[in-house]
Amino acid sequence: MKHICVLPGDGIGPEVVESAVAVLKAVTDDLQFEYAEIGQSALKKVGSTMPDETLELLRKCDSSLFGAITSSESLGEASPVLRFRKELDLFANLRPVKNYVNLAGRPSIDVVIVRENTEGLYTQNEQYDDKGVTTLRRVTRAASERIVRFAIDYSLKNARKSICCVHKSNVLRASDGLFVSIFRELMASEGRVLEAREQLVDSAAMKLVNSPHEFDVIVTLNLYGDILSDVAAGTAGGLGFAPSGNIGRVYSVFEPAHGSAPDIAGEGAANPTATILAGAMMLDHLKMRNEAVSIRQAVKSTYDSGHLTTDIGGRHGSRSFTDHVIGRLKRGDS
Ligand code: GGG
Repeated sequence: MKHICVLPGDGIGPEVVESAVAVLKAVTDDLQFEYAEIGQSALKKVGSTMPDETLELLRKCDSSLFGAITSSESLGEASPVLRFRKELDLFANLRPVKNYVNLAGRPSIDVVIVRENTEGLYTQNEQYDDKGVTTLRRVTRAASERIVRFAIDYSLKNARKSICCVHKSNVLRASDGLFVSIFRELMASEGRVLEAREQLVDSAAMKLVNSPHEFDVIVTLNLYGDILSDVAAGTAGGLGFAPSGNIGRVYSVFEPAHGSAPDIAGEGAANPTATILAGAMMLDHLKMRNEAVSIRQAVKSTYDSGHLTTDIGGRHGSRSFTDHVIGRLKRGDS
């Protein structure tokens, strides 16, 4: 039995997590779910957006499923998402994007973005002076080596053919330059059987819209990975289709790439696909491969039979879409 820490969070978080947990329960009896608080809802209930008990449960469980939080506007408060990534040393953010639904005029896409998850512009190191603010951006050799190695290892284990290093080293010559030089070094030694490619981040964004088939695996710095995965998700139908995994040597937390969408929270209108697919990624990570494949097939088959969610012009909200996915899993006709 694997223990899963579940963090529904704010806004549409609880709705999409409820869907994903229902799908996971339909595919296996080998998971035990334990719930904890995070985000603004936690702040209201227990006075902190990231209570110590939540971090403790994240550490105790075999893996975790997180929904979304609404970011605090208060300058002093550290983001709970950045906090759990840091405290649990979740150094790799894995963001696969592929088509689960064929939308007119959208090209086909099957890209995996491997995003460095611990440094870059996400260290919350901002210094004020009388003229403005300076934000420090850190790129270290150790973190760059670790993420490039992760991308190589992932590509080899998942029969991927090429890795493209996305950067802006023509402007950020020292920091992005370090990242690119480490990529070249490690691809020449540990990733020799893979094709090594390089692309500036601005043209990579354009290509993810116009010719996404040019990409297989992308390895990139924290901010670029965050932005490019939303661009890629747009090509595949929107943020409702973008799952992600925060992975470290010991711990892991899976979540939809999207936020809490407070404007539609509580209406049952949110597309739960990204969270359901994040649940499948969690099963991959727990080596429950067959169950993960069944979930992905059930989602694809639900879309293929014309059951579309409202975000892409269909009529299904979270609950009825989830019922269709579960129906397919139970009948085994996915
Ligand atoms: N699942 C990712 C997540 O919740 N990220 C935090 C975030 O983007 N918050 C902004 C918001 O939801 O308004």
